Amino acid sequence: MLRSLARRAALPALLLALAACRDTTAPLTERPAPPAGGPSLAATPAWAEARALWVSRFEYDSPTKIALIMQKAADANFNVVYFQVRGAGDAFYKSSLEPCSVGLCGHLGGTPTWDPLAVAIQEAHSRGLQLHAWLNAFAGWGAGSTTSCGYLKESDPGNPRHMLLAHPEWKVVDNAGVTHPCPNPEEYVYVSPGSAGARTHLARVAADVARRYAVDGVHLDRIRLPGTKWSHDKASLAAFGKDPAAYPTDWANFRRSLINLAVKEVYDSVGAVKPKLPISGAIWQIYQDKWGWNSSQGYSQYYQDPYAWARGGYFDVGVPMTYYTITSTYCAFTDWACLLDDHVARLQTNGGRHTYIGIGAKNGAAEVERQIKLARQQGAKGVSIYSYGTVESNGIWSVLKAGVFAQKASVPPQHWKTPCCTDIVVDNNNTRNNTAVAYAEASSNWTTATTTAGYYGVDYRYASTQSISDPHTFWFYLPAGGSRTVSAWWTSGSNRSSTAPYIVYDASGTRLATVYANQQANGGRWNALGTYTFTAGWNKVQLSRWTTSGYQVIADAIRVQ
Ligand SMILES: [Ca+2]
Repeated sequence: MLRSLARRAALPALLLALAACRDTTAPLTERPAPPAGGPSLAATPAWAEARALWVSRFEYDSPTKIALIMQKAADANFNVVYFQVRGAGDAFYKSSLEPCSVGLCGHLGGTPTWDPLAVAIQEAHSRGLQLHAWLNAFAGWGAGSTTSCGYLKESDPGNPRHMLLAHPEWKVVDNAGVTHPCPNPEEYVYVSPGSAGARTHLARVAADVARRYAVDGVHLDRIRLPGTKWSHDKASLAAFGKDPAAYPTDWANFRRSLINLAVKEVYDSVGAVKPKLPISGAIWQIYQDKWGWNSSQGYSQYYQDPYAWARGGYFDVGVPMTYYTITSTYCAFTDWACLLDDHVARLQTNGGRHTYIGIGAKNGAAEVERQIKLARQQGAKGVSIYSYGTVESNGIWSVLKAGVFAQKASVPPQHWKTPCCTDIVVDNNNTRNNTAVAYAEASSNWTTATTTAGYYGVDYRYASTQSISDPHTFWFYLPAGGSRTVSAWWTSGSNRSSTAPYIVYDASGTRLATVYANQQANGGRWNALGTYTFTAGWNKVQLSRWTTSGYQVIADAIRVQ
């Protein structure tokens, strides 16, 4: 309380200082505070932060190059690599479902002489990096030039045939009934999510990679239609069953539902093989343009709704392709800071999933560093930098290593991937906590000690009893509400309070109970405080100092079962 008052007093001066730097003709919008309702995010230790690096299929061409990429990523303390192995219905790995890519075999459908995915996994894992298979979802074939279009050919005998040769009817069709041509301005001939066969094929490919390779996740890209006039293919029209022109809103919602379904089918198929494998997706930089930017929007122009995927429980990490810069005015045109807050609010605070905010290495080292710091401050679970080659050409490795990535970090655990009801212990010392689900918070009036034996973990904290609201807070996260038994651990002694007040709250801040514990006895063990009905989110137990004066209260650990 004292600290937050001090922070509030300092705020007007800070705002004035900021305002002085701004364009005074533009409306001043105050940056919102980091999301409330959980432990203070600014204090989240740097070691619980995803640091992903995108490595596209154009950025590696040999085992040696892959080893070099992983070495550089590991040296700069990245912890996740999104390694692209499916570009357009082809494979940069050994597959019996899709033909070997032109990039790997020299022509489509050859027999690979080496396996980039297997090499990447080994080189990443030997350096402590997670390796996620990056798969383009609805990119059917490269359509940037006639040359690229000409590469779509029958495979060598005995090798899998390309999906667009086997199923030309999977291609998207526009509102005039024209099938997506090659070449075209949308970079790829797109596949329609309205074809059940196309969706199933994508889910099979993803599950096949998850089953046969030791990947740490599946990362989808191009999870969208190429634009508003697509896809009037037969399967989509038949499933819609109405005239799209007469029902434009329904038609838009319907196309979004097809993309949603495709993501869910991938999620379920991969989940059936490896339930804990995270499914992430590169998502459009702007979900909905609520700022009047007159800019492109994933939701209404590409029928991409990652927020629905998160809320629906079939998506784990949204990775927005936000390659803009921070503008001098908050939420000015394509302000990166504004988009960061929007994605964190939608996917994390409301969606209950994680956001690794995208950062464009093309903007240079200083901007990359600034964005990483802001992402951390605003509570994003991680960052993802695009891409390897640009980090290299812009000389960003050393800046990261010497600055924002100087300390190693681990990828934040995804609590919803863990089955219900594992015990949660919240220790007073956060180095002992899984901070995805357990977090301790206390003012500096609480002293850390190891004087009395029998403490839980590596130490405990104590404070004198006084008529003061300065509690020690034990936060714990529950993915779903339910009944839990709470126990407390302390070190006992004659100077302890016999009425140490533990106050129990649910995630909405409703006080469930106050329990007075006698800390003069029963130290060095779990003591049940009671069983309460908690809610989904960050619940808490506070040990207050507000009781009979002249004693100490001991904050050591609590357990939730
Ligand atoms: Ca402890």
